[in-house]
Amino acid sequence: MNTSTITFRQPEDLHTHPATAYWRKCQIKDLLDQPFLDLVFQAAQVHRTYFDPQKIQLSTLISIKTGGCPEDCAYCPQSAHHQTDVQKQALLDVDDIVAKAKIAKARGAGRFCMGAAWRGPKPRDVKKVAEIIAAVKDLGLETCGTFGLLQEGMAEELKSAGLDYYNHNLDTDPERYSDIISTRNYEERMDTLAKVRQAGLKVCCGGIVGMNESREERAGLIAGLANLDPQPESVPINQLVKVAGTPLENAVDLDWTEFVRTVAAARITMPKSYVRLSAGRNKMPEAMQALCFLAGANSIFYGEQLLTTANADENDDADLLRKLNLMPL
Ligand code: SAM
Ligand code: DTB
Ligand code: SF4
Repeated sequence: MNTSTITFRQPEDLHTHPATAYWRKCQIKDLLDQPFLDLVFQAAQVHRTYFDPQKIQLSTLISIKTGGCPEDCAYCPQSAHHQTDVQKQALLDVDDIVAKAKIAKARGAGRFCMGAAWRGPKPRDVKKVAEIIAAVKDLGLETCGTFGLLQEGMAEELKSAGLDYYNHNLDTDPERYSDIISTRNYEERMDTLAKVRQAGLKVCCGGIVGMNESREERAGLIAGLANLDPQPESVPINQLVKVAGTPLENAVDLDWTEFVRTVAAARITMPKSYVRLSAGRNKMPEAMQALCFLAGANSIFYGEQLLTTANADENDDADLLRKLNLMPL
């Protein structure tokens, strides 16, 4: 059996709870097609069934190895295939990373997410990141890593080092995957997700909207995520950050309501997962973010930087959380 089928629910799995159901793309499209306020209302109801709507999870991101990536992901400023302004940087020293993690903790983040621009780590990279993970974990933070495709045994090594979550996104509709990335396929992504689950790590898996996709293709992305078995604990919904020099730099702006609809569909189909309002938040007006929180988003990236691009301002975020009476977990 192909390992990827272990983690992907099949149509014949007859469960009725949204967290264990098989979600057809057309069912999710029907959700997305509902009148906007009905959709948001339904998502808010689901959210309140499983979560305290006044609680929000805060994660801080750091790029521990930047640029020069051999993959050709059309959205990514770190791909060596695209001419962008990103400065390449080798793996940072453990002390520099720990210093950043201490600042993140002092500012209220509960999780520290470390990203590396690799197709996947080499065995010697895993040894180095294991040391980094152990040092960050010692600070009392939850740890998350996103290092690309994993080979046999790597997920176990990361878990033993103290890694709590592994982020590995499906990014787009499987039917569109090869239009966005040609250097790997969807099945390879699924295979790493299976390895991550088998090692007992928690899964952070989401995608990007705003890459010139249709609503039906957004339904395909959500179906791919919701049919992971078990569903991911954390689901980052990113709005494309359009970076000069990437093939998607001139992608058509998505209407803000489409983004909120996508968050709502993620909440309804993955009722027990943390849905993260991820990249692109610095372009979202406060009222739009508030609607996303009403529609079930309950996590954000908090801190000045994402990986290579700017995040929403931390002081503005603190004000927004105060205004909305949202309390960090
Ligand atoms: N190289 C590893 C990988 O691809 O899994 C880890 C780092 S990669 C930068 C992590 C995720 O960042 C991607 O899966 C994608 O969802 C997100 N990402 C990258 N560039 C982005 C952009 N311009 N806008 C929004 N999200 C982006
Ligand atoms: C995720 O889904 N979004 C984050 C994190 N996982 C690693 C990355 C966003 C990157 C945005 C573009 C950049 O800053 O390079
Ligand atoms: Fe590399 Fe990850 Fe960027 Fe793709 S998304 S180019 S794998 S860093």
